Amino acid sequence: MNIKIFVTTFALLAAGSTGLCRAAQPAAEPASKPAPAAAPSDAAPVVKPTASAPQAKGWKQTPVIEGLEHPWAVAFLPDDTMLITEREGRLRVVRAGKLVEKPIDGVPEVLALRQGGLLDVVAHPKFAENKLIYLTYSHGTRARNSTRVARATFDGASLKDLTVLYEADPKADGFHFGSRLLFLPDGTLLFSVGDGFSQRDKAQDLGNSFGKVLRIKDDGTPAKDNPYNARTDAIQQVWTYGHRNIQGMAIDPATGNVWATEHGPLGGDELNLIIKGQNYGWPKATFGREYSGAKITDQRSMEGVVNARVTWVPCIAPSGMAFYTGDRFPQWKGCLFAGGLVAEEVRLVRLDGDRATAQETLKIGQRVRDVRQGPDGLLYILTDESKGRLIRIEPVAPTAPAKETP
Ligand SMILES: [Ca+2]
Repeated sequence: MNIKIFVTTFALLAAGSTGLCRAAQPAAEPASKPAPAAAPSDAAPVVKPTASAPQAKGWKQTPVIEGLEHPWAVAFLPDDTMLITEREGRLRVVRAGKLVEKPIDGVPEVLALRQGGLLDVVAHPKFAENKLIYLTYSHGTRARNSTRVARATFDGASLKDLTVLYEADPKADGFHFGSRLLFLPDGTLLFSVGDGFSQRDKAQDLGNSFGKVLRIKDDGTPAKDNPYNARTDAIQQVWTYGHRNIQGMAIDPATGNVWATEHGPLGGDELNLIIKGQNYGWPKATFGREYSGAKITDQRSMEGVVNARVTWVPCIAPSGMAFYTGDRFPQWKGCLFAGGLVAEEVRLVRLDGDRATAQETLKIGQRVRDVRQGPDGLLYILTDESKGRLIRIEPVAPTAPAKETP
């Protein structure tokens, strides 16, 4: 094994040191040739898993909306409107801070089974002009179902002209739909599809949608410069592969780097830097074990596999994520915020370019499903409960230490 464990990186992570969030350079993008990735190097060390993190300071949580049934995603529209998906299959609208009672008409029929249902929602970058929104959802039956991406126009009251842009390969059961959507600055759209659960080995096969990040144009056609376009054994939408189940994806506005959080096996949740064409290892190389306790693999890393920048042990069960760019929390500018379902927290990750340098935690006390920054420069989170909430994270001034009485 020619891979070193970089103790210094781990020491920084463990100590929770306050490294810079911002970075100067984007991660180097490999050639678009379908050649295997470079062997793990200094740029991608195998980093020892991180466990607990110190409490973040200077914030409080304020519930904004109550009574949401398993909300999955929130999107901010330009006109002080929020859209919130509920997994059961409802799209809700919040106007001027109030939840409109009637759900939006025109939502596609979804398969609300286990992890499936109505999932992500994002607005087109030019929503103000074209009124387009994009949704992911699970479709089909218990025995045969898949992840779909669709778009529709939203006129303020209902969805019109709903068009399915992509349908992932079918699978059974109700697990691992992936489903996070992310528009890139060039107007193309990334989205994640899970490994199919019982078909996980297909994550290493470029010829299907399982265990992938896929990239399409905003009309649903494959992006022209996708890395495996020229391969006859690959589907044209593949951007990256070897993923288990990505439910968090966000772009670092300072560097243009795309980051994703991935549900790993037991003790193998990951934060990854997403680099065009690369293999992220699942299920050949990974930390963690089966949820039954059984072994998956002895390989923590392999030639040609990009190592996770952070592995969380124990699992946080990562969900939505956001980069903070506002002015209300100057100490958090440029930091990454990753929701945790099982951990009932938001993880703050400080980055230095393409490395994670430190973590802090914002304990919420409910399963965190999504994290976004609002137009007011505050962070908003959704909690995955039958009576779920939209919660605003607000700054609090540090209280002066009590004076010591002699
Ligand atoms: Ca991995």
